[in-house]
Amino acid sequence: MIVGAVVALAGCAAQPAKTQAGSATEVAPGATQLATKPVDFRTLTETSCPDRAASYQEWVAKFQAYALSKGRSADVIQTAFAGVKENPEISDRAAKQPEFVTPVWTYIERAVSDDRVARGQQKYQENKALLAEIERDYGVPRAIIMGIWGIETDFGNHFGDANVFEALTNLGYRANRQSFACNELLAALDIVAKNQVPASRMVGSWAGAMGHPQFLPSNYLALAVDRDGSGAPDLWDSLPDALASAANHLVDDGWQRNLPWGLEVKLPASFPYAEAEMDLTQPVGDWKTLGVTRMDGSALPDLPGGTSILVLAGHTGPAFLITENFQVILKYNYSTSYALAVAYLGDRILGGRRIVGKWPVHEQPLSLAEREEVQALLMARGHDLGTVDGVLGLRSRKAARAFQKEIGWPQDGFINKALLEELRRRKSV
Ligand SMILES: [Ca+2]
Repeated sequence: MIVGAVVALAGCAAQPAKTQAGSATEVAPGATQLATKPVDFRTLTETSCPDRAASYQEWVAKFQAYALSKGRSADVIQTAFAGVKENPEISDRAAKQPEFVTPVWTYIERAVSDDRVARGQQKYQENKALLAEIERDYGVPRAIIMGIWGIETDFGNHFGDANVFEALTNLGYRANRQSFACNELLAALDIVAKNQVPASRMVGSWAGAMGHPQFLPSNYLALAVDRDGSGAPDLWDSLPDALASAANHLVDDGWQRNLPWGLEVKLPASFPYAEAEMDLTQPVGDWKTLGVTRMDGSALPDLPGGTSILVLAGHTGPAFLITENFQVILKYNYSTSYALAVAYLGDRILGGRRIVGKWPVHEQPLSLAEREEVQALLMARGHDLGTVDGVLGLRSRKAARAFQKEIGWPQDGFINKALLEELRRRKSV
């Protein structure tokens, strides 16, 4: 959870942030073979977060010395790292831009499969009383809690199998994320020291996100709740603790009681698609004036606060009206596809209907080279979008909209093969 901002793509789903650890760093060939002996951290005098090290073992020892200098107990430090091992997969998982990015419709189809909805309904029935109590106490709807639980860990089926100390030390050593890794490792040591959670039980993803709600260690310290009264929050074996902690996290990020996340809406043919962007918020009344309705054509509900229109797959795809609470889900994991999956899964589990709009499933995803080509062609036409990196974020969408405006297309910012071909065609004219 909240490991780093992943740019939310208009037409393609960035994987949830926690699976992307940042860019990999080169490790000198043979370096890992040279120093396999554990280094005794008490012989070192590291007082800052270690940057590079000649070997994984050396990075761990340097971190341990640093943790000692930051006042953590030598016994806790010794025990927590006793079994950690180098895992070369970390650098692979922390890799560069993917060749193909999963389209949002494929991501949603997998994340909110009929099978998962059915299992979610089963889990909901088993935990109905608990979920009702959490909803009452925190003001977070049971549907949203079910959505988070299902998308984060498939209702506890997939915590990940990485020990948090092993995951974060590998990330710090290999993945150019030293500052993040050091802060989270210090927090993880504090969990062991203050909450009597054995280090060996602290398992989660390879990015350090732990237990049912996938909390980073710093999230645990700040936001985890001991709802079952055992004396400490247990995000692995206590559903009251894990699900209340997820609700508490959302409340901390500003969740508003009695405010839905949003709903699927119908846009009029004349809709100004340039206004369908998350950073454009206005009262629901303004969307009504533009002719936006519920899917059955009836008036939009009167939702308070700023609202936006979310169009993730171009003007032919589904459209959603989203509230400030949708923005809160994004703080849990910064990906619009993720947030929509959470909201939609929760609705489906509680009996809500399927998305009515048609995703453009015939669209082929753009390759990395094609994404970069789009960016380069837009830049060549004078649309500033920062750097050509294959990441189709807000600036790329804005540049695409400016181009669409020039050529009289709906300004939906959807970057697809048709847009690329049009850019190529106009380049050669
Ligand atoms: Ca507890």
